[in-house]
Amino acid sequence: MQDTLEHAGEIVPVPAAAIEGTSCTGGQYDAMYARSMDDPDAFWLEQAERLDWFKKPTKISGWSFDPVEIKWFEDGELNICHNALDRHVANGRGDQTALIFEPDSPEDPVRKFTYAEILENVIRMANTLKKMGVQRGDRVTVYMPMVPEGAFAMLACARIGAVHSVVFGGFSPDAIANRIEDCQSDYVICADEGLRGSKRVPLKANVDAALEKISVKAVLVIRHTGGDVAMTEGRDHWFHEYSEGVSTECPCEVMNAEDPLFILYTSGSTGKPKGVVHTTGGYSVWTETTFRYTFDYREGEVYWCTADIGWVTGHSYIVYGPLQAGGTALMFEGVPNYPAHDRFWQVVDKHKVNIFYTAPTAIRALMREGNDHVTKHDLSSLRVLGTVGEPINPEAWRWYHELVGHGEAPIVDTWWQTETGGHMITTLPGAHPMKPGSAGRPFFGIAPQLVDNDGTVLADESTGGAAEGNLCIIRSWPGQARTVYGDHERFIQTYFSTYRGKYFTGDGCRRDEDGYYWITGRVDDVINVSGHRMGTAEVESALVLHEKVAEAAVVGYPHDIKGQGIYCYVTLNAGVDADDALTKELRAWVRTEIGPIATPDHLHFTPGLPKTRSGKIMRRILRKIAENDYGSLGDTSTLADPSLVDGLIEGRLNR
Ligand code: 6R9
Repeated sequence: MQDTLEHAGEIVPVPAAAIEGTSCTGGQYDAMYARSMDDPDAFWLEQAERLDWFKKPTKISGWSFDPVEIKWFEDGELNICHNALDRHVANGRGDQTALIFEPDSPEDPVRKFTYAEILENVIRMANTLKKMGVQRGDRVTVYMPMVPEGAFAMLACARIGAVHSVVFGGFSPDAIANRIEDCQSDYVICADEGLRGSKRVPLKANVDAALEKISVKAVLVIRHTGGDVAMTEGRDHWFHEYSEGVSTECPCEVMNAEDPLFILYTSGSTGKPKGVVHTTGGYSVWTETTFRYTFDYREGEVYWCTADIGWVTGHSYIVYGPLQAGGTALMFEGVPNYPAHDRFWQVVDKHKVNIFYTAPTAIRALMREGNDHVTKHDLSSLRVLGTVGEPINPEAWRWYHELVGHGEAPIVDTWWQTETGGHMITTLPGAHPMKPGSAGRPFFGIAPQLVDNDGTVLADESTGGAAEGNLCIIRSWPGQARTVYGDHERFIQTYFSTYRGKYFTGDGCRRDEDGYYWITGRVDDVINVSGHRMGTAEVESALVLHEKVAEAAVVGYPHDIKGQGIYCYVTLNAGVDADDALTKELRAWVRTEIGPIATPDHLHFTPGLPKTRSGKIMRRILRKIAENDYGSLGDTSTLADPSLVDGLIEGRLNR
């Protein structure tokens, strides 16, 4: 954001209270990081030993980035559901609260589940899935609201060795259909409806619409709101009926460490979203270890991550990380501004939350509503704060630190990706002074490297020093994605071919003299809207599907709340006139095609798009114009029709 560089010098020391009792001081971090680099196998075996293995791994790391092959703990056997639930029940944690569910409306009752109760629920769901025909290795699509049953569905799949593919509850029927088709999923788990800010989300109806295009064997429907839904005979089953009489026993499948655990679709710079595949062993170890150290989690603390289980943050830091670590996690169904703008802080106060993890976009939105919403609640329970999803601007950082964290709670700014499985670069609460706007230092085992566009190394942990370039990671880590479902070639192309032998993140980054990393945003055609990743190509494809649209080019531009907004340049078919009604129509169109998060913020109609003579759209120029930055348009002489640019600038200024 704009003020990042101005305040780049600010350093906030580690609060004394954060050092007391921490699992990792600065000195310990240095020693552990060094060991994770010098003897990664010993280091990761040690971390892995906190988990139960049906068969202990003897091989720890086994990977190469050229050719690409990634394996961790490859002869080990385990089940993540066992480590999240059974292990704790067996070790005397059965009666500890594992999950606190805060519903959409503060008027509705809170639900709490102990580890033993979750286990019982998960076994019931696992046996119900089996009864439906789900077998080990089958892909199960999960389209659920933020309710405990969403987490149970994921754990139930893991328990029986089925691969879950969670589709965010805000996605459209088309998006569901594409994802079901891509991973050849024969089963769907959904709820009747979701609830967000008192509005009902027609989940089952969306599944029905998706299933007009493709078919599945069975749909398991969980009753949540009790709203009316259509049930297709022979295909759809109510969970509460169909689960009657299933056995109360269901042993965990013995999974090899490299067996797939889940698929999660994420946007890239080209084509359809990719089904990123995570496997069992490495992901288990990575999420347990990062959860434990990044949040410096302490026995008995209440931890709350406001993400949705439809995103990777929900997977790793609502479900798998906290439960494997034996924590108490809060799950919230609603939204930050319902019934009022103090909802987050009211929930923190009500449940005495100790660790709070959210996105900068939410912080910015709440900051705008004024301080009274925050100060009227007792937030003294908060010990550690976290952010994820996009860079945080220092102004929002300070507000979060001073008002929410009463000037004491350390903030961990966690940089990571769907593909990384868990935290990659972050300060640790008791170890590192903070620099507002910087994600901080690499997590154990992470070797970042900055390279220029030609691949020349500018800086890494062994060279040290300050530099700015494209962020690569040069060693594998246990939580790394293993492939793109059904398209390993695309995996190699997307992540390992730009800089051969290195994992390329798609992010730009600066490293300062203290070894702190500052993410500067995507360097590819991916935009980050409210912390959600979106390929500009996806929005473009949706727009050109409309009968009146000839061509579209989509770029990101700075947006006060969302971080980036969606700016669409649209060329209409001959004879079609642009007007407000069409603007509305196209916005609604994209909403239905992809989902509300993809709604264009700005439509700019233009008779043509600036292209090179070879026909390539000059996105660089479109980005600059959208940013209102006309001074540095660069060389426009290679354009087929340079005069178009003047028209575009005029069009931008007239808004
Ligand atoms: C976890 C998640 C990944 C992209 C990533 C980067 C951006 C995430 C960030 C951040 C700056 C942070 N990003 N965390 N940028 N600081 N702390 O968000 O995964 O949805 O796959 O997005 O988000 O651009 O490349 P995902």
